[in-house]
Amino acid sequence: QLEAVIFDLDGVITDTAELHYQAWQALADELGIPFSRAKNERLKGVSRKESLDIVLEDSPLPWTDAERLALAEKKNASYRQQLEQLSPADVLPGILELLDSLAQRGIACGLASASLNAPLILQRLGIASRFQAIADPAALQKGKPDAEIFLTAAELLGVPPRNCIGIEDAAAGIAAIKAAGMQAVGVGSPEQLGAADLLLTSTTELTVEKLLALFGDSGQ
Ligand code: G16
Ligand code: MG
Repeated sequence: QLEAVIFDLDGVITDTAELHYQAWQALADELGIPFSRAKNERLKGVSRKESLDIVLEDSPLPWTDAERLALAEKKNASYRQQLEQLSPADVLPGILELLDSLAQRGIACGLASASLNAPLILQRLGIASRFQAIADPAALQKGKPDAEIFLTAAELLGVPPRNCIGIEDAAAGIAAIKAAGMQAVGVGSPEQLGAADLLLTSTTELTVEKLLALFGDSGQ
């Protein structure tokens, strides 16, 4: 029986990928390193530190750990400046309606985002109070595709993984949900998210009925 839905943030609840892109591009320009939208695709769902390592792949310089830390902080400062533009209008279509229907049915909501800025983003979007649990990525050993972040969110909610659905836009996220023993809903393309139990092309198609149907429950 469906007891909880655990959401990814970037690409499912809102599109912060564009803001990450602008902040990484600004840093790369400053360092004289080539960067592109294609490369930005590789950063989706990846932690800040690992994202920086990918950005620096194209630099001939041997960056020390201390230098990398400073660069990651610099990128984050400009990203957080971008986040100030974020408002409730930036919640992706269909998400508010889904959060409403889940609340009406007493189904809990959790967040499994790699972003250390997730609490701030939910606040800017005006939906922080809708989530009963937010897994803290700083406290985790392993990122997606490891199951840990989804298992942590389920544990915080007090719901067994088999009664959870995870919603993701990235292949590593779908793998993490399946490894956690949950039903996986993918929002995106079949080439990337073929392993999902239910695949939708956009968040507008996300309805509580479709989620309940994964548990053989029509919701009637
Ligand atoms: C998000 C983004 C990633 C970003 C990561 C960490 O993950 O998709 O591009 O690098 O968070 O973000 P921050 O620098 O804010 O800690 P998710 O899991 O919400 O898709
Ligand atoms: Mg995502």
